[in-house]
Formats: sequence, structure tokens, C-alpha cells
Amino acid sequence: MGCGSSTSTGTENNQTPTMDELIHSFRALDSDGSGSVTTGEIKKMLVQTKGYYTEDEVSAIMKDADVDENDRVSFSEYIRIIAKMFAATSA
Ligand SMILES: [Ca+2]
Repeated sequence: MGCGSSTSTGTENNQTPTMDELIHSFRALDSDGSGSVTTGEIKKMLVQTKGYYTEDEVSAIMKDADVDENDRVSFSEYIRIIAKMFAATSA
């Protein structure tokens, strides 16, 4: 009977993805390996995985994050999207 069983609490709300996970999910979307994905693909992914975002909300995020407005999302733009989404949910 030791005292080695410490239960860690407070991690249930830890939804922030790691950079590794972000890269992985981006690559999964970027099926042709071009280094960018279409806004449509990202939109679909966000609406599906997050569930609680409407397509309109996602569209607004995309519009803001697509800095060069080429309808494609590079990895750096993708990071902006994720950051915005987490900023929005923690507000
Ligand atoms: Ca872009």
C-alpha cells in the first residue's frame, strides 16, 4: 500500500492540439502534398470535427485567415485558423 497513485485532474478540458497533431491533420487534408489545401476542404474538416461550428462561422474564420485570398490555405494560414478557433471557444 504505497502512496503512488496520484490521480491527475483538470486535464479534461485540454483541447489544445499539439503542433504535431496540427501538422498531421494538415498533411491528411493535403492529399496531393502541394503544401496547401482548398478552403472547401478545411471548411468540411472543421464543421465535421468540431461539430459546434456552423458553416457560416467557419466561413468567417476562413475569410479572415486566408491572408492572400487565393482560396487555398497554406500551413501558416492553417495555424491562424486553429488559433482563431481556440480563441473563439475560450472566450
Ligand atoms: Ca491563402
